[in-house]
Amino acid sequence: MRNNTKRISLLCGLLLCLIGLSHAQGPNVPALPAVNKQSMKDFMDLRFGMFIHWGPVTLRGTEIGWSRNRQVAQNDYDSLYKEFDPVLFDADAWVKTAKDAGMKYIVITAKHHDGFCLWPTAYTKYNIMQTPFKKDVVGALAKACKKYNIKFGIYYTVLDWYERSYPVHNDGKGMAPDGDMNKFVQYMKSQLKELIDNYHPFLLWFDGNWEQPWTNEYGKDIYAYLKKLDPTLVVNNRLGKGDHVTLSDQSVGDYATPEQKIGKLNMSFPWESCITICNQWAWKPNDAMKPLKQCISTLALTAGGNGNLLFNVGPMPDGRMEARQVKQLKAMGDWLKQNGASIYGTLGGPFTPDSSFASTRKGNKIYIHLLNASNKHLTLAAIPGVHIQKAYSITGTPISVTENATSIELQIPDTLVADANDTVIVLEADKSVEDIPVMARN
Ligand code: JFZ
Repeated sequence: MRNNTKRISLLCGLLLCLIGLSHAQGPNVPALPAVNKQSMKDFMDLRFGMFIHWGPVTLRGTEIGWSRNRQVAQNDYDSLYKEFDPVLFDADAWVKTAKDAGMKYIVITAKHHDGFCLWPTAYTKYNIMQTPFKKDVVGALAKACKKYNIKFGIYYTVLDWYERSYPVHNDGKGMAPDGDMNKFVQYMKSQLKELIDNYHPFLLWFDGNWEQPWTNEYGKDIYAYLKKLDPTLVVNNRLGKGDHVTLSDQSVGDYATPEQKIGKLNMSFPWESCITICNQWAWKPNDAMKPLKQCISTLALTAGGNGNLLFNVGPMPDGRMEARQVKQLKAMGDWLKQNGASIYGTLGGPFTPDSSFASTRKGNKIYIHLLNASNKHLTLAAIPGVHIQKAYSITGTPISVTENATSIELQIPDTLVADANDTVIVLEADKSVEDIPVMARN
């Protein structure tokens, strides 16, 4: 009797243990498909892309998604599409602007939190074909990207305050009774398949993962679905729950997405900072634009931290990008024409960046970015096991370099005209510097 009770309680314990284990794995959730290493390398080599936030809301000049039910009454916001007629939209002009800026990819808000779709989707009427404009914006951009050899990416929101099957409408009324997440996830899958089949994006940029109805399990399910449709797809980390700035075993997605700030130097997981050229994501009249020096430093500091920069522009309601922004981006492109070797295809480090200094590396070269080149003498920490054989500015002026046991001393000649935005100095080492562990600058 005693023995039997023991046996039963042991069996029960074992059973509970097994149930616990299977739950820890998640019920019926298979392991996530592996990250495609080549796609990630190709993506991270691009270093600089254009984010585009656009939609009917630009008619009001308020923030996309977020101003619905705030600065713009819901009915008004949801009716803006009836007036949306960006007759001056020219996909080639946008992509050419990105190209001339030295950008290598674009990401367009095909659907933001307001639920409006910039492509002729079969799954909701709330799309570009219901506007007076009636042209496939996403399709036109995909085509122009092909023409200019720019990689094409798509932003797709997880939360959707317009769609009835999504339980939150951001109307202050909490969870709507007509919400149905199974239906909503099916809606997402249908649209995502449509986007992939029709436009072949290399990257999907998810967002809006923080609301209560969304779970990590939904994220994993969609991730697996996407990778089945296209194993080479790159997916950001806002498909699962959790912190945007890190990537861990718990993340759903291939890279981290710090927002409006430069990510920290890190050689262990890929990241991309998204940062606006003005303040608002979507177009705002007379929005304050960042000075050129800040734009270029942001790019150098991002590359110096081993990340990509997705730099955001909000085009106007008539379809054009602002002339002052186009000009500013072109100036970034001019800087990149001279200095691109220090950005594209490089790794961040080996020196830790600070507010006026960054380093990047490729092969046996280290690129030193001086964001405030007033100092003519520069001391860097010696790199164990590596000798610097030669130093010169990226424009070709030789720089005298001496090494001792603890430091590398650089004397910048007066003849070198500093670049007010970022003066790049090349150090040539006697071997590859790509695997040097990150170290303090001096
Ligand atoms: C998100 C979007 O909401 C925003 O409109 C833009 O598209 C940007 C790239 O990504 O930004 C966020 C993300 C999270 C919060 C706010 C804005 N949040 O948690 O409060």
